[in-house]
Parts: sequence; C-alpha cells; structure tokens
Amino acid sequence: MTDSPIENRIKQLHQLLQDYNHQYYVLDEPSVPDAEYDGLMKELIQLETSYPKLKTIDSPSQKVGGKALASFSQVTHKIPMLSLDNVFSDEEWLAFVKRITDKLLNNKSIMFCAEPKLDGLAVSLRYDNGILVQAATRGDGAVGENITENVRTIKSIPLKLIGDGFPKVIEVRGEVFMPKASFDMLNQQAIKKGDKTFANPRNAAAGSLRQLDSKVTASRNLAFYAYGVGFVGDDEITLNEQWLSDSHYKRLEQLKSLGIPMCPEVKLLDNSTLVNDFYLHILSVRDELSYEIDGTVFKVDSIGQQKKLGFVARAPRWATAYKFPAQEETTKLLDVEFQVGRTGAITPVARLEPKFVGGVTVSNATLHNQDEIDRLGIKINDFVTIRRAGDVIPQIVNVQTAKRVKEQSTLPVDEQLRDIIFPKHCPVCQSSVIRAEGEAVLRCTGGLFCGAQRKEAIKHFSSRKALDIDGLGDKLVEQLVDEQLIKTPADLFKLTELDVSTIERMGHKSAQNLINGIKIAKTTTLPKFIYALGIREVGETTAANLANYFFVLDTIKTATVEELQKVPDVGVIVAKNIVQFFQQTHNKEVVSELEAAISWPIIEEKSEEQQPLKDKVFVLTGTLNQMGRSEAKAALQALGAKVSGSVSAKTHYLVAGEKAGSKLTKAQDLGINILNENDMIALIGKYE
Ligand code: 9MJ
Repeated sequence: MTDSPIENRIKQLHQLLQDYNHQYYVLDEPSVPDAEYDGLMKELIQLETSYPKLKTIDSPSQKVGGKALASFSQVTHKIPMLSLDNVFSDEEWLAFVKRITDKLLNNKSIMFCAEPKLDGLAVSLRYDNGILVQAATRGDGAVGENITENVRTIKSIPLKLIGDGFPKVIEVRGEVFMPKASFDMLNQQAIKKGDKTFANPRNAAAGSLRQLDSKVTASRNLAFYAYGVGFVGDDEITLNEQWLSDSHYKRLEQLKSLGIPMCPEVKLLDNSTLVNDFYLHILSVRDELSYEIDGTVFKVDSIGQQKKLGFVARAPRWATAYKFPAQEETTKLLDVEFQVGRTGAITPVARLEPKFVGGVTVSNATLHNQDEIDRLGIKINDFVTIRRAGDVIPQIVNVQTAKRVKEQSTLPVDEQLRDIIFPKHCPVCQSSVIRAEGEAVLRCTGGLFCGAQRKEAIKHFSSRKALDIDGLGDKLVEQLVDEQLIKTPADLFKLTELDVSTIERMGHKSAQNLINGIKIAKTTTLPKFIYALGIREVGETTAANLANYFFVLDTIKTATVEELQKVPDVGVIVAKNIVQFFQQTHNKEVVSELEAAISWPIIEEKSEEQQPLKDKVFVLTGTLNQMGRSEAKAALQALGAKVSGSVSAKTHYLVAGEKAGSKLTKAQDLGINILNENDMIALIGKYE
C-alpha cells in the first residue's frame, strides 16, 4: 500500500526537522532561520492534531533538541528540562489563557510571572551544600552535556552561594547568553582574523559553551539569568520543596538572594490583562537591552496552580512564550548590482526575493565588499538568511549551503549558481576601478567626473544636516545632473527659475520653491558648511570640532596634517583626508565659488564664562519631546559640554527622556546625576 499525501508530508517534516535540529543543536550550525523551523514544527503539530493516528513516538514534536555530543560526558536531569510552547498573536494568547482557566476550574484570577525571553542556551546548575558542582545543557530535555568546567568560567555565575540554611541540593535553571556588545566584538575579531563569524548571539553563546577547552569559553564574555528551579532536596534523592516559596517570582528572588543573577526586567503581574502592556513595554526597550531577546515569557505564578496544570510531552501547560515577529528569514539572492557612492566606493548590493522580516519588506541588502562576499561564500541564486533587528539595515548573515542543488546542470541556466564578479570599470562613468592598499573597498577613480559621485556629493551637500535645501530631494538632484543643469554643488546657486522649469513635470510653484530654498540656504553656519563639503570621514561632530578650533575656513584650508591632529577626535587618517581634499584643484575651485555665494556668522573664541559647562560630560537617552536630540546636543555643546553616546564613570549627567532604558539603569547604578528633559532645559536656560 502506498502512503497518502498527508503521510508523505509528515515523513518529510520529520526528516527536515530532524536534520535542522541536528545542525542547530548538535553541530551549532543553524541552516535555516528560527521562523522557518517554527513554521514547519507548527505544520507538523497541526497535522498530528488532525490525524492523531499518524503521531508516532519518534516524532520531532515529542522531542525538541538534539543528542549530547559524544565528547562531553552525559548528565541525566533528575527532573526533565522542559522547553516552552509559543504563541504569536493575541488570539493564540487568549486561547492559552482559556485553556488554563478551564483546567484550573476556579474563578480566582491567575497571577503571572512575566519574563523577557532570552535568546541563549538553557542550562542547569547544581549546587551541593552551596558549591557549584555540576552544570549541564538541556540536551534533549532528559539527558544533557556536562559543561561544568566551561560554566565555571562565566563571571556572573557564583561558584559558591551566599548565606546558609538552604537545602543540600539546589538545581538552578536559566539561560546562558552572550551580551550584544560582546557578540559584536567577537565577530569583529573574527572578521579581522578571517575566521567564520557567528550568525547571532545565541549561536555565539552555544559555540562558546561547547568548547572542549574551557580557556576558550573563559575568553568569551558569557552571562546568565535564572528562570526557574529544578531539583531541590535535603539529600540526593528526595525532592523537598518546602524551603521554596509557592510563588515562581518569589523563587527567583530567593535565588537572587543566594547570589544567582535574575533578569531585572522580570515582573509579577496581578492578572492576564496586564500581559499585553508587558509585551509592548519589552518590545519598546528591546533595542536598548544589552542582551538579545526574541519575545516574552508568561508563567502562572502559583506553584500550586502550576502543579494542577502539569505539562505535555515537551513543555509545561502553565507557561508560554509570546514571541516577537521574526527578525530572521530565508530568501534568495537574485542578483548583485554595484552602486557608486559619494566617495567613489563601489558597493555590491544584493537584490533579494522580497521577504517580510523585522516589520518591513526587505528586497535589498548591502554585501559591503569583496572580503564580505568571500567570507560568506555567497553566489547568485543562493538561499540566504537575512536579518533585520531594530532600526539596523538588513544584513545577510549566512548562506544556506545545505539548500544548494548538487546537480547544477539539471537546473535552468538562470537558476544555476553564479559567482559574483566585481566590475573592472565604474558602472557609471567607465573609469578604471582600484583597490587602495589596506582598504577593503573598491573605488572608482573618476572623481567628480563620475556622474554617480557628482550626484551623491550634491545630495549630501543639500541634505538636512548639511545646507538643508528645502525643495531639493534626491530625485530632483538626479534630474538636475542628468539634464546637465548642474555639475557641482556650487552650480546650485547659479540656477534660475527658468532653468529649473525645463525639467519634466516641474511645475511653476515647485521651481519657485526650489529657487527659494536655495536662496535661504545661502545663510548657514561654518560647521554645517564644512560638513556639507563631504570630506571623507568628516561627519557632523568632526566638522563642529574643526570650526570651533580654527574659527575660520581659510585656516582649515591651509592647515597641515600635524595641526589638524590637534583638533579633538581628529586622527591622522581624517587629517590626511582634509589636507588632500583642499589640495585638489577641482575642490579649490568649487569651494571658492561656494564661499562667494554662501555666508555664515563669524565664530568668536569663547571665554571661560561663555562655557559654563566646559568639561562636563552629558549623555542623552530616551525620547526628548520638547527639544529633540540634536537640538539639545547643540545647545549643550554651545555651553562647552561634551555629549557622549555611552554612560561610564566619566559621565557627569544623564538626561533621561521618555522610555529611557538600560542607560538610565546603568547611570543609576553608577550614582550619576539624572536630569529629566525639563531639568535640562532649565539648566540651559540658566546660562543662555
Ligand atoms: C528564556 N529563554 O528566557 C524559560 N526562558 O521556562 C525563560 N526560558 C523556560 N523561561 C521553562 N525566561 C522552560 C523554559
């Protein structure tokens, strides 16, 4: 008898999920994003629910996780380590609440312990007489790997518990994770060394824990937060929970009092109506948290109620993860195009099959440079994992080589894998392309002869933080250059309404607006003018530092590399860029034309009294409603203050706007003065 299509699909899902599990849990090499895995698991569970006879004891739905690696000894968990079920929507959440309310058969409201869902690795820590004697991974839930030596190197995990009077055996369960900053550093180091990078902090944590040499683990900055308690007893065998509270939340606090880290965001909620607020709150502070999370977790707080609810095959009935929308997805690399930037850098841009990820549809991603392409080993028509976290631009994190078809010749030609080949000539002006020594990027040698560079230079010149020319958008710049009405930023000031009105679909009113916008932009400030020139690596802050140090443009034009390096934040590379810029004949001509058209107020050297906040370091965080970030920054700098991006012992004041997150917590920890927005405005007002 042949299998039905449903049986076939279930078999196929078994195979796929088993393979992906093996790659993920055993080999530490994820081949598909979590969202794809979750989708397949969901499909399998749905099919098994509809066709219970087809559910077998070896189904991956019964056993999430992989076998322990042979090279580590095995640890049998005294109480199985469960994983969590997921919900993704309000509907699914309400169904969860209904299930537990029905099962508890009482109308008493249910309290929930609300926790961020850390994206790390679940581990069990066993303390005998208060001493850490064993640490194990979850493994398949029943048996894990003995990683005691490695866990001992994690700084935040105590080797000895604080106090006394606790049971002989205490097993703590929680998540080992790698903070985002450590993850970024680890990957940067890997790129420098030409090593493979980790796709995300979770894999970095897993890879760091699964090291046979614990010195390697020690060199990685891992952290831990407890999320529960396992076996607790006065001897090896008998479970004795009397010492523990009947509240899950209070149990975590008990552990905390013994010195075990507890995530500071964990909250006790009086009832399920508060769940949505917690979810939205954590979602809003997600980017500011120092660690990666992929959702929230809600647990029935009463241990008595937890026991009544019990658990199903692999997860407790009394808890669920309410996950955030996926930040990683699979898509296909359709083609690679080469873009020429303002400084002539040629950037390969991946054209992708559009995919909804992290809240937006992504169809392009930068591939940075040849080194990045080599590192990824990516080819056109490959399946890739894309990631978009927070406001960060989409990234290609890895190539799913397992999805490559071995017999390429069986595929239609346009679906076969193709190498990405860099152009030898600029795709815009055909000038030759060079790779400067020590640089990863290729550059067009065409300079302002190159249409792309001209366009980008003018776009930058007129952008909001530069001359802020109202009515001149990117599209219009492209049209003006294409129609040969302008070649350089200086040409903007020669435009007439008549010139502009020759552009297709340009109405009289728009032409007037543009000319008016250009006229208004003729009055600016020296820092904005320097920034607008688009000198390589001279951003807003450097431009302001140059203006405040030299006061007049002529001195900057003739300054030497040595003199320039005396300016705060200007190193030898930036100094050389500035000197080179002002040496080029073409630039000299454009700058002098611009000087004839534009004016700015003279900067006078400030006396000590005019800089009452001199040497005071401020950090701004959260949403400022009245002033806005850059306005506040400029006002503080005008009074001599330094405005820094991160809180440290050197910070004098933290200005905390609405929804301030981890920076506020850190400042409080360090005992730094905290100002709200009104305090800051009052402070500025006092001196103005
Ligand atoms: C994570 N990953 O943050 C649990 N988890 O509880 C939290 N995981 C968990 N709880 C029971 N906060 C099983 C897993």
